[in-house]
Amino acid sequence: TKEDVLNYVAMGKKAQPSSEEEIVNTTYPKDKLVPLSMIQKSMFKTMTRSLKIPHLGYSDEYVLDNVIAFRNSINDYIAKNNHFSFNKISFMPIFIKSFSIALKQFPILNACVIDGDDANTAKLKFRGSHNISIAMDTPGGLVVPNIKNIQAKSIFEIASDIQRLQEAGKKNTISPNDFQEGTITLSNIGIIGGSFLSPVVVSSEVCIAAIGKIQKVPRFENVKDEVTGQVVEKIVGKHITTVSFCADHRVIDGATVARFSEKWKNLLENPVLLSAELR
Ligand code: CAO
Repeated sequence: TKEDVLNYVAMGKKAQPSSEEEIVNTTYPKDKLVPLSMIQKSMFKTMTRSLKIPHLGYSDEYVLDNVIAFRNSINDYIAKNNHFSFNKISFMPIFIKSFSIALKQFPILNACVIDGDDANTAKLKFRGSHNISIAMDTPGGLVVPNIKNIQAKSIFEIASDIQRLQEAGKKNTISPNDFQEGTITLSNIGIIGGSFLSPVVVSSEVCIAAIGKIQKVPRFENVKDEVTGQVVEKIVGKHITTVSFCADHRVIDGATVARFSEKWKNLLENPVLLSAELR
C-alpha cells in the first residue's frame, strides 16, 4: 500500500537500520516482546490480504544446462566489452525475459482481479505492461519491487535494473515507483537454497513463480554410443531446478498454469528459441 511504501522510504532516509530491525536481528537470552519491523508490518498486511485468495499450486522440473551455456556465452561477451555497468549477469535477467516472452501468450496471468469480494461485481483487469515483481532478500527483510515494461527490455537492460534495485535494497532506498504497479511475481529462492517453495499470490496479481536451487542430478538420457553408433539409454548429469507456481484459483485454472510453464520451460531449455523471440 501507499502507507507501506512511505514507511519503507522513511526507513531508507534514516540510512541506518531502524531500532526495530536491530531488535528483530538480535539474539535474546530471555523471552522478550518486540514490535514488528517496518518490513514485517508490510508483509503482515499484504499476506493477510492474500488469505482471501484460494491458491492453486503447480510444480515442474526444468533442465538448465543449455541456459547455463547461454549465460556463459553472454558473460564471455561482457568480459570482452567494457561498456557495461556490471561485469557479469546472473540467471535472473534471463529467467525474467523468458518469463515475459512466455507471458505474451497468457495475458490472463498478467491480469488482476478488481472488486473480487463478489463474483457478480468482480472484473479482470488485463495489463499491457509486464511489470515483473522480484522478491528480494535485503538486509532489512523481504521486499518486492518490480521492473517495468520487461516486454520491451533487453536482457542487459534487465540486468542493470536488477543491479540498481539490489544496490538500493542494501540501503533501504528503493524508490516508491519501483514498488507500484507490479503485475506478476518471480522469486528466485534457489540462490539461498531449497527446491520447492509455496509462494503466496498478492492481491494485486494472480500468479507468482518461485525458482529453486540449480543443482546437478543424475537423469536418464538417450545417448549415441561413440563406438557402436547405437542409441542407448544412459545416466547423465543434468543441471535442474524446480519451479513452483501459485495462482489465484478463482480466475486461473491448472491447465493454464501448466501450459504457461511448458512454454517458459521450452524457452529456458532451448535458448535458441528464446533468442528467436527477442525483439
Ligand atoms: N540456484 C543456484 N544458484 C543460483 C540461482 C539458483 N536458482 N540463481 C542464481 N544463482 C547464483 C548465480 O549463479 C550467481 O552466482 P555465480 O555468478 O557465481 O554463478 C549468484 O547466484 C547471483 O546471485 P545474485 O543475488 O547476485 O543475483 P540474481 O540476479 O541471481 O538474483 C535477487 C537477484 C534479487 C533475486 C536475489 O539476490 C534474491 O534476493 N533472491 C532471494 C529471493 C527471496 O527471498 N525469495 C523468497 C520470497 S518469499 O519470502
